[in-house]
Amino acid sequence: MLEQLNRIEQTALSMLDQVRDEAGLQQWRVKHLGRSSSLSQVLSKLGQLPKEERPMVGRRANQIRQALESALVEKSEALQQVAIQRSLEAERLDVSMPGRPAHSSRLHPATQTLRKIYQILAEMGFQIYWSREVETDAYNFELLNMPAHHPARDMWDTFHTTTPGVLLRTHTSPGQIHAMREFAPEPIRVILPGMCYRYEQLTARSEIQFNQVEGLAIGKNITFSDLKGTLADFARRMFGQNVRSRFRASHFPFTEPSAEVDIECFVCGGSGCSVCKQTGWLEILGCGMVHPTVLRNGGYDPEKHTGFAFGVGPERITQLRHRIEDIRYFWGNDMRFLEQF
Ligand code: FA5
Repeated sequence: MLEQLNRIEQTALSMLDQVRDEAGLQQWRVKHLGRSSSLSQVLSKLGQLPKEERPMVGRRANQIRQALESALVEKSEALQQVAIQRSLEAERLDVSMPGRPAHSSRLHPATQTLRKIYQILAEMGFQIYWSREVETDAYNFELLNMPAHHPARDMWDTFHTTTPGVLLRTHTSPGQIHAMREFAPEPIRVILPGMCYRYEQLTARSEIQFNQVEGLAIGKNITFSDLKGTLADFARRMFGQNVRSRFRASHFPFTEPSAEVDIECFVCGGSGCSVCKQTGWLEILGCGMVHPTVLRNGGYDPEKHTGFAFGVGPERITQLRHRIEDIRYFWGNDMRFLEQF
């Protein structure tokens, strides 16, 4: 009987040696330590043995059970170590590898300029007034002193909607009328930023969709000197003390007198090139004293009130600030362009 027990032990241990994984280990446990294992059978037949053999066989059988159980625990631990080792090798973490960069977002260059414009004009006391992008013919033209068929309308190639008299605003100037009608007869000092739309032929300096920031100041005794001082100061704060700017006489139906402000060309430094059309100057805004008819349409008495207005192009200013030679980059969605700012 003892010999049979020794064989059971040896067979079980040598089979345990060949086990390679957790599933094999469970099978081995059922086969060698389970209820129908050879060892359990020996133990169950203990009562049939002669009385004097029973203690010795019983003791040996229990020794073997304990030995097999601790061999099982040992094997299980060894298998776990192997598994850990394997996964460490397979999923090795290389701490010297560079990390994945987190995507940092940034503001579009035109938005950066817009915010700079807001900041400069806010410091001068201008508040933001938001006006609509879809306008009526009346606000975009008529109330700005451009009746139907007025030739000045040709200055703005317009996107009309299918609803008669409703269009996409061609400039931020219609916001002047909205603001005036809201505040008259109180003094006003507002800026009106936002998108404008023109059915233009695309060039390096003209987009069909672009921002403008309108400025409007109305009160008593506001003169052209106030306009000139405000815009000269604006240009210095925007482009630096040494950048030259100039006022050039112009015409807008809603201002009288009217002017345009130019900044010295950033490409040629004023000597003349293709970007500035050989003039040495680049136009950044239109401006003037608010026309008496427009003041009246807004609810002010031109005998008592005067005012000035201007309309700046932030994309053009951004082109000047960063020496961007083509405005079409702004809507190109090219990361190589956007990542530079
Ligand atoms: C106007 O739109 C007038 N409403 C400006 C104004 C306001 C005059 C108040 C008097 C009083 P103009 O069409 O010149 O004017 O446009 C003004 C500015 O908008 C230009 O100087 C330019 O900077 C910008 N701009 C005009 N058209 C485009 C375009 N297609 N793409 C990009 N910027 C443009």
